[in-house]
Amino acid sequence: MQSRAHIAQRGDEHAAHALFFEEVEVGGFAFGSLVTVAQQHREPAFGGGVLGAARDVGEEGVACVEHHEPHRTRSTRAQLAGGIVAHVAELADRVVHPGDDGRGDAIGAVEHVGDRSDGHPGADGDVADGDRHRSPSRTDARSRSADIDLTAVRAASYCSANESFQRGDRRAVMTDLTRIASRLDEQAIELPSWAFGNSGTRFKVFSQPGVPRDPFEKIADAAQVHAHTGLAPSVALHIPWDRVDDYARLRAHAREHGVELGTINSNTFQDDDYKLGSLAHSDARIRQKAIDHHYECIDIMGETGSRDLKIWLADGTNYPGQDDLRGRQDRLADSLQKIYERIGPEQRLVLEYKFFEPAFYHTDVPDWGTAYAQVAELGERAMVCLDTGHHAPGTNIEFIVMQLLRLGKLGSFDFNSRFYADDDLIVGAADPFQLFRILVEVVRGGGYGADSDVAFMLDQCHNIEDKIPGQIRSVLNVQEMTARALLVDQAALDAAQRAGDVLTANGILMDAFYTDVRPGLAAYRASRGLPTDPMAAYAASGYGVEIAASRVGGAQAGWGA
Ligand code: RM4
Ligand code: MN
Repeated sequence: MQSRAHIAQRGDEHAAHALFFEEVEVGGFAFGSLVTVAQQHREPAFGGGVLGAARDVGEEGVACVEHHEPHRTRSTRAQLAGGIVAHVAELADRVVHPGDDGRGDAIGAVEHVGDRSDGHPGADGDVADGDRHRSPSRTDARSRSADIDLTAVRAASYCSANESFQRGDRRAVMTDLTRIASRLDEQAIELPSWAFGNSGTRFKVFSQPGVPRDPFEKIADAAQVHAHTGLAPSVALHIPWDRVDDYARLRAHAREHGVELGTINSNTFQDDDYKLGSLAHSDARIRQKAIDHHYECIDIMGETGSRDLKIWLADGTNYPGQDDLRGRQDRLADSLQKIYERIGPEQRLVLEYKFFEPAFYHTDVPDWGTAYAQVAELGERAMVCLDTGHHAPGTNIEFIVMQLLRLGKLGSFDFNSRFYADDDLIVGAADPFQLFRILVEVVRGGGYGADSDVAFMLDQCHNIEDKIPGQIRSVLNVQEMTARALLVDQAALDAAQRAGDVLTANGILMDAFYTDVRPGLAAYRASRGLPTDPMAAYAASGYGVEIAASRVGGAQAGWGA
């Protein structure tokens, strides 16, 4: 096998690649090797070539059982006993362009699946040809099973050898993120203002030095996350927690800090009147109070330039028989209708479900089906919000993602992670694989990118960790999983699924999940003028030390304030 450097010289020079990797050095990682891999594939431009090549491979890979036609010049290749079939090497040629440099030879090619070197099948067909290159023990094994119809066995083994080669090849290029760079550019994650305030559990809210005392300071902190990651261009507000006298000023303040104001979240769970519910309450006065609160939120949206009104309800009951389940659902529908009628033509109502808490027996919007049923009745601009922490353990959340996208009703995400209940921990911390699976469905269902209206929000609380770096870590986790989801060889996956090739399909997905995208993302950030390590850059900025020293006096923002 020749050196990668040599292979690289064969590749077409590409300015974009050169730019992308120029002067990129992260933790001593040899980004040069990424360049060589990409150049092997003669990628014509960002986002184009390798993907196309991979697609070719994928399609071939699954069609492999059909490739038993006589081969052509394969017999001139070096033989590798018990090795990869010749046809595989030929497939590889399409992507790897080995020419006469020996790479193909190093991979090895034997004829045992193909026909005789003269291109005609032998009397015993492919297997006889193959046996010429097999060890005696394998020949013996074949003899013992001579009466078995080997067609299927042969096809399967060919397919699996073919696939395993292709997967190896695919893996070799997956750490190069140049082909998904433009897609990564499309990522935008909205931060919750409340993540920057103090929070805790019903047992204790811990205060931290430097925590914001008002929405202006929350936004300044959120802007730090965006400045170091380029991923978080907007901040969601919570009313009344983020009530200010002058929203135009707050908006201008956000812009000065390089971010926008985003979703407005209503709050009908911290007023004594809402003890037995809000929009679903049996008392018309309390329902109207809750509706009026949403009207105030809609007015604020006009001033902040927000698109989405997000409604999460604490409504529910604690005991069977406490209230009429059906009556509550009908009242909820009526209240939502009144709110929906108020939102502007460019605005959306997004209804968030949660299966329990604070109500313990039943919740009025407990699941996606109920949320869907309610918003479907309202109209086009009513959508569902999926908070990843709001499901029973074991729920297949990615299925819900798929279904809501399919129905055109996935309005937004509240990302966080949980071990037990609604833990609101850092997204991707508890179950990175689940986050990957969710993002795979998002990408697959058209929910990701500039053309999608799905809002990606965090809904987290940093009870014991520092808040700003906690948010930085969170958006980076989402970015890493998004990169992995974008790396899935969808064409190969589609083909494997069509062929009913269970293991190959699963393997293709897992290849993407197991890809370490961190060095590639560091290179990507460098190419965009961002710090390669945003966590380290934030720490080095001294911002945390500065706010801890300067934010003295006043009341720190926190849960309910
Ligand atoms: C709720 C829900 C909402 C969030 C509040 C703070 O549990 O997840 O999305 O606005 O918490
Ligand atoms: Mn939420």
